[in-house]
Amino acid sequence: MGKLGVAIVGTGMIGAVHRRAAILAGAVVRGVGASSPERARDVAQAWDVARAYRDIAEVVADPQVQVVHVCTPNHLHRAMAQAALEAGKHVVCEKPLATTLDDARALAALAASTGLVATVPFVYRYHPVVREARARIADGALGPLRLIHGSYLQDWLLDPASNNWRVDPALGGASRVFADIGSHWCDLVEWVTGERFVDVSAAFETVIAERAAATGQSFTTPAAGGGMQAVSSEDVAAAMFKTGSGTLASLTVSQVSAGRRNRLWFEIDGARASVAFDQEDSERLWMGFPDQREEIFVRGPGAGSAEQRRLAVLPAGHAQGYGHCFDAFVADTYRAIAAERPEGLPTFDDGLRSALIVDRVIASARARAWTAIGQAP
Ligand code: SOE
Repeated sequence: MGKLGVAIVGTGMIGAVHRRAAILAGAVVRGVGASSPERARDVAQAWDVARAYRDIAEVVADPQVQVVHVCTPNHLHRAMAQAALEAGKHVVCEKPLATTLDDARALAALAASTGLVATVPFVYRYHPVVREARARIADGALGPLRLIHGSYLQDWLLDPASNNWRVDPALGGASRVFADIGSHWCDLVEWVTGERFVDVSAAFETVIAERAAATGQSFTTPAAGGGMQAVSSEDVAAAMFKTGSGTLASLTVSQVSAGRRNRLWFEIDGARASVAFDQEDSERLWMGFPDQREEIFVRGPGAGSAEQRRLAVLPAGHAQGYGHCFDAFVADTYRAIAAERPEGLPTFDDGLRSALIVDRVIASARARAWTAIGQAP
C-alpha cells in the first residue's frame, strides 16, 4: 500500500503536533487549511506541503487525501468532520468532538454508518504506565474500588493578559476548562477503571472576570492596543461523580493554577491496593498497599503488561512523554485504517461519551444539583 495522504485543517499549536505525528507514522501531508487562505499559504510554505486549501470543500475534493485531521477551534468540528466523512475520508477530530451533544451524536452516527475510521485524540491513554494501570485493574490487583480522585491543572490562562479562542463560548463551546481538559480526565479514568460515571454534581467559577481582547490566535498574548473583554467561560471547575458500581469520584480542574503546566493526576483506591498517575511524571506509576509496601513501576520495554511494552518505544531512562502519546495515537489510527484493531483507540463513540458527560456537567453546574449521566453511549 502507498503512503496515506493527509490534510491538516487548523494550523495552531495542535495542528503542528498532528503534522509531526502523521509524518512519523509514515503519512504524507498533502495540504493544509487554516483560518484564512493567506495563513494556509504561509503554513504550506513553512511546512513544505503541496496544497494550501481555501476551504473544506477543497480539502475533501482532493483525491490525494485519505485522512483529514480536524484541528480547528471547537465550533467548526462538526462541519469539518461531517464534510470529510461524507466525502469518504477517514477523520481524526480534536476534542471536544463537538460543542453540543446533538452535534456529537450526529458525527458518531455518521461515522458508524460510513464504516470509516474516526478517532478523537484522548492521547493520555497512550502513556505506557497508564496502560499498565489499566491492565492491573483489569487483573483485579486493586480489588473492589473504594474511591477515585484527581485533578487536571494548568496555568496558561492565569494571567488576565492571556486570551484564546477557547475562552469565547461562541468558538469553544458552553464549557471551557471542563470540555478542554476535564474531558481528558473523565475519558482516562473511565477507560482505565472500566467504570462509567452515572451521576454528577458540578460547579464552575470564572475567577478572572476580564481578559485582554483576543487576537484570535492560539495561546495568544494581547492584541496590540486592545482593551479588555468580559469572560463568561469557567476558569475552574469541581465535580463529584458516582460510577455505575457506586464508587465516588472527585475531580478538580483549572487553567489558572500557578506552576501547574499540564498536571493531569489521578488516584484510584481499591480494597487491596491504590494506583496513582501524574502526567508530569509520566515514566512512573505509584502503587500503594495496606501493609505499608509501595511499588514504583517504571516505564520500559522489558516489563509489565503487553500494552505497556508495546507503547514503551524508548529504553528506560530515555524519557517518553506527551509527544510520544500523540505519535502512538496517530500511528494506531492509521493501523485501524489498514484494518488492524489496535487496543484502546479512542473513536467518535468515545468523543460522544465525552460530549454527554460535558453536557451533563454543564447542566449540573447550572442547576446546582446532582444530575444523571447514564451509562450509554
Ligand atoms: C490546552 O488546554 C491543551 O492544549 C488542551 O486543548 C489539550 O487537549 C491538552 O492535552 C493540553 O492542553
